[in-house]
Amino acid sequence: MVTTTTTTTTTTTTTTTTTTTTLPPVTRTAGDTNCDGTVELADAILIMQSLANPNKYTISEQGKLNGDVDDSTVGLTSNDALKIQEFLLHKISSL
Ligand SMILES: [Ca+2]
Repeated sequence: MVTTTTTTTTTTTTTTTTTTTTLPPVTRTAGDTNCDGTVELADAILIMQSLANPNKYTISEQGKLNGDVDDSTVGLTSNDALKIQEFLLHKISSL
């Protein structure tokens, strides 16, 4: 008598691919309305100019984000320009 034993081995391979998309962090230089890397009087002046003559003086989206340093009002106002000037005059230590 012959006994035949058949063993079947099934191997299942599961491949999982995980793709992680990392968005670049939102960087903001508070007070740098003209986005030149430094906070100076020109940034405060640009806010005033854009308020007085928005057709002539435009501020980029990043500049609007940077320049909105006055927390009491959303969006650029003269208070933002004032706060930048106070910062430049060392009346306040941070923006
Ligand atoms: Ca600047």
